[in-house]
This record gives sequence, C-alpha cells and structure tokens, in this order.
Amino acid sequence: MSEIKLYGCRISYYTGKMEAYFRYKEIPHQFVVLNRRLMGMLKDKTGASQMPAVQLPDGRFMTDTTPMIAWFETQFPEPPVLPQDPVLRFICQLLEDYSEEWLWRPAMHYRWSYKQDRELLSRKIVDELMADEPLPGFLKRAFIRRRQHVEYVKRDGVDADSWAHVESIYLNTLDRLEGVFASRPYLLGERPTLADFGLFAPMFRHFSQDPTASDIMRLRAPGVFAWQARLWNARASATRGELVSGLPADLHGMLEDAGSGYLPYLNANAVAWQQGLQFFRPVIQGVQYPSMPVSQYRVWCLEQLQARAREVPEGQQASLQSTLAARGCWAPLFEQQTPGSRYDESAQVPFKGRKVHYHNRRD
Ligand SMILES: N[C@@H](CCC(=O)N[C@@H](CS)C(=O)NCC(=O)O)C(=O)O
Repeated sequence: MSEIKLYGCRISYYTGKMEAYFRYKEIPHQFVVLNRRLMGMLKDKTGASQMPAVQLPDGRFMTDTTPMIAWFETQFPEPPVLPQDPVLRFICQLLEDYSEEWLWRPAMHYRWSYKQDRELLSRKIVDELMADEPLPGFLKRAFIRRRQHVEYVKRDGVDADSWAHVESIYLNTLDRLEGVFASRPYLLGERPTLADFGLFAPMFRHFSQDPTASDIMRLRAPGVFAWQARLWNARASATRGELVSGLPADLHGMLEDAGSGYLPYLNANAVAWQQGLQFFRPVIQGVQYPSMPVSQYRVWCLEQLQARAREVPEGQQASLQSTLAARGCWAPLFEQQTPGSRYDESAQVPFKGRKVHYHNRRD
C-alpha cells in the first residue's frame, strides 16, 4: 500500500472536514466508502465506531479529526493551518472545537427532524453504506430514519422546549458569519485555518446540502454558501495572503456564543462525567434542555482547550486572558480545574488504543 486511505462516506459531517483538509493540503489519499464489514474492521483497529478513519501507508490506523490534523501538520507542515501568533492560534483552536461540537446538534436536528430531509438522507445513507445488506430498501430506510432520529435528535436533547434554541444556534451563526465573509474569504484572513475546517464539518455536508437547512443558508447567508464551496476548492499551493492581526470585531459574536453556550455546556457535561452519570439536563442560555448523554469525548475537548491555552507563552498570557475575558470565555474555560476525562490515558490519540463506542456515549 502506498497511499493514505480515508474511510468514510460522502454525507458525513466529520469525513467532509478531513477530506477538505487533505484537499487543501494536497495530501494524496484514496477515499474508501464504508460498509458494515469495513466499519467492524475499523472498530477493531481504532477502538471507535466512527468515521472518518485514516490508514497510513505503514498500516497504522487513526481516528478523531482534530488530533489527526494535528499529527498531519507535523508531517506536512507547509503551509500551516494554525496561525503563528499564539493568541490568534488559540482563538483558532477554540473556534474549531466550538464549531464542530456545538453545531452538531442543530445539524442532526435539521437532517432528521424534517420529513423531506430524513426521506432524502435515509435514501442516501442506505444507497451508499448499506447497498450490500440483503433487505428491502424501504425497510433499511425506515430503520435508518428511526435510528438517527432517536439517537441524534430525541436522545440528544431536542424536544418541543429546546427546538427553537437548537435552531437559533444555526441561524445566529449564519448571521454572524455573513458579516465575516463579507470582509474576507476565510474566518481568520486570506487563507484557511483550522477554524475553517472545524466550521466546514457542519456547514458542508449538512447545512449547505440538506434540503431545509440549505434553503435557509442560500437565502439568509449566501456568503456562507460561497465560503463552503471556496474552501472545498482551495489548494494550499494556489492560496496566498495574510491572516488577520488581532481578533476582528466580527468574530466577537461567535466567541460570545462559545462563552455563554458551548463552554457552560462543556462544564455541565464534565461535572456530570465526574459524578459518573450517563445523562444530564443542562440549562443552556436560559433554556432547560431535556436529558442528553454525557460525552466523555467532550470532557476531553475541554481538557484539550485548557491545555492549548496553557501553551500560550508567558509573555502573551495576559493578552490571551483579556481577549477571552472580554468575550465571556475565560472564566468558563477554567471553571473546571481538573475535568478528568480519562479519554486518552495512554497518550495514543489519534492512533489506536481506546475503547470508545461513539463520542456521545460513555464507555
Ligand atoms: N470526534 C470524531 C467524531 C466522529 C463522528 O462522530 N463521526 C460520526 C459521523 S460524521 C459517526 O461516525 N457517528 C457514528 C454513527 O453514526 O454510528 C472526529 O473528529 O472525527
């Protein structure tokens, strides 16, 4: 084997993120569409039942896009997708994590709560991933619709009371981004950074393509629609230009959303994890959510964000703190002194060795 293999499917949130990164960095790879047999093989190799997964030419397997990209940056460093400036670098890492984790629920909701979306997407999933399963198509599609709606909508905290809040996360994000892309092509300047790839996960495979969310995007935020196509088409060798210096005012809103919504959620999730709970009921921006699963992976996300913030050199710590505090992110970032995820105790991420079924579940 001489090529990197990327296992996934053409409608998957995180697979799209990894594809866009490989395309931008011009890292040669072969795309392999998953089926049940390959999924089983990947679970054995990576310990996780999730996509995407990557197989290196030396045979090693990897999973989890954030640490995978960090590893590929060590192997293909030019041009880097992280800003040189330490404060901007942390903002970039925070925006990546916020975008891909916090827009997950609205992305799943828009795909599986609306009839036209679930009809179309269940057909796509079955045609792509379950073509060789010996069952009638209508049964496979009904199974997928039910599984996805139960697992990723009802069980993940979307009910009549939280519905409007879940949708507002998408709608507000579109409004904020429309302002950003009116003044520059990518989140942090003239070329893509890690933050763009994190945001790409929900925006590309879900919001810009699923019928209901896509209609909204095209009408409400055509600049975001253009950005996701631009990023898909971006190649490092043909992309020049500077990053912003300092935090642009048009990103204040997204950071304030992270400080008032996502980081408090991460803290509540971490407390529930420490208490050994399987489910918890957070209040988010004043909205009482119904029961949702405790996520070990997201306790690790909080730990990782804290670690990245601590890596900012001493001389820039004051600037980092004041920048984040002004947007309401500093206090919630360090509210939990020891999140205690135990997600990567043997420090093998993104390589094999963990036993995690899926990022929304405890072991
Ligand atoms: N943290 C992982 C998350 C991967 C993930 O959740 N992938 C989804 C699809 S986009 C998945 O495989 N879900 C399992 C399932 O639906 O059974 C990453 O960054 O790659």
